[in-house]
Amino acid sequence: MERGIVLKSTGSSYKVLLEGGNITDCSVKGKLRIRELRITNPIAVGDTVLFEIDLKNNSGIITEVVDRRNYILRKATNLSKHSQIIAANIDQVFLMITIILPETPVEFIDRFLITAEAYRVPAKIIINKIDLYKEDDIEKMKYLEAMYTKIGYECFRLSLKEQTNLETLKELMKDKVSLISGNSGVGKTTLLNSFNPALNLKTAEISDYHKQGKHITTFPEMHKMPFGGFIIDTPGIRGFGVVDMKKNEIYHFFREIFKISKYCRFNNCLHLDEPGCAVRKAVETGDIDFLRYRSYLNILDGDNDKYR
Ligand SMILES: Nc1nc2c(ncn2[C@@H]2O[C@H](COP(=O)(O)OP(=O)(O)OP(=O)(O)O)[C@@H](O)[C@H]2O)c(=O)[nH]1
Ligand SMILES: [Mg+2]
Ligand SMILES: [Zn+2]
Repeated sequence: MERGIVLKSTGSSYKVLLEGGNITDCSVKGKLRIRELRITNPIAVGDTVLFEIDLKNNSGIITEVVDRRNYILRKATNLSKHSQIIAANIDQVFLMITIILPETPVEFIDRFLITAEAYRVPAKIIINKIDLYKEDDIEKMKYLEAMYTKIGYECFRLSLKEQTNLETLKELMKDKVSLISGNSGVGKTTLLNSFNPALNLKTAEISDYHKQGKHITTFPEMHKMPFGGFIIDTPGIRGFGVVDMKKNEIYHFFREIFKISKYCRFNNCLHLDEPGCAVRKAVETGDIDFLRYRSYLNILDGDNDKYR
C-alpha cells in the first residue's frame, strides 16, 4: 500500500504525489466509502490517499481517503443541494482581489471570508495589480484595506508585474499549504509562475471588452514550491456560493457583527429592524462598515446567484 497527496483531480483520474517525490496517476475502483452524500467529489486536491500500484498500467488504484484535517466547500450551483470540496488539509487561504481589471466586488470578498470563517481556515487578502492603480483606485484600495484590517484580516499589496512584495508573500507561504482563490484574471496563476518560473502555467490577458478574466485555469491544482510548502491554484470564480448556512447563523461568520450582536435586545435578532438591535446602531455610528452590513443583508436574502 502506498500513500500520497492528491495534486489534481479531473473527476475520474487523480495526480498523486508520493512521499518520495514521484508522481503517479491514480483512479478509483468501484465505490469508495463516501461519508458525506451531498458532496460531488469524494476525493479532493490536498487529500491524503492510500492506493495500490497496478503494475499492468503503471498507475494506482485509490482505496482510501485519510481523514481530513479540514476542507473548504462551495456550492456546485445555487439550486443544487450538492457541494464541492475545493481543497482539503489546508493551512491558510488567500483571497486575491483587484480594484480594477477586474474589479472585485465587496460582497464577493465577504462571501469568501465567511466561508473561510465557517470552516475555520485562516484567511488573508492579497490586493494585486497595484502598478495599475490611479488616485481613485488607490483611495478605494486604502478604504478596503482599512476596513478588513480593522476586523482582523491582514491585507497585502502586490504587483506581480513589478514584483513588489513578492518576498513578503513567500515568507507567509513557506512550508505551508496555501490555497489561492479569487475572480478570473486577478493574477493567481501569475503568482505561482513568479514563485516558480519552471511551472510555466498558462495565464492570459483579461478581455478588453468585458474587463474580466477568461477562466484560464480550469481545475484546482496543488504545486510544490521550491522554497518549501504547497500552493493550490484554483479556477477563477465569479461568485462564491455560500454553503448551507442557516439564516440565524450567517452573522456568526461576520466577525465584527457577531461580536456586537451579544448586545442586541433579543437573542434571536437577525439585525434587520428589530428594536434594540446593537448591530444596526453600530452601522449608524460607523463602528460596523456599511459595506459589510450590506453584504450581510444580501447573503441573508439568499441571493446567491448575483455573485456566482
Ligand atoms: N498589470 C498587471 N498585470 C498583472 C499582474 N498580475 C497579473 N497580471 C496579468 O493579469 C492577467 C491574468 O492573470 P492570470 O494569472 O491568468 O489570472 P488568474 O487569476 O489565474 O485567472 P483564471 O485562471 O482565469 O482564474 C495576465 O495577463 C497577467 O499577466 C500585476 O500585478 N499587474
Ligand atoms: Mg489561473
Ligand atoms: Zn441585532
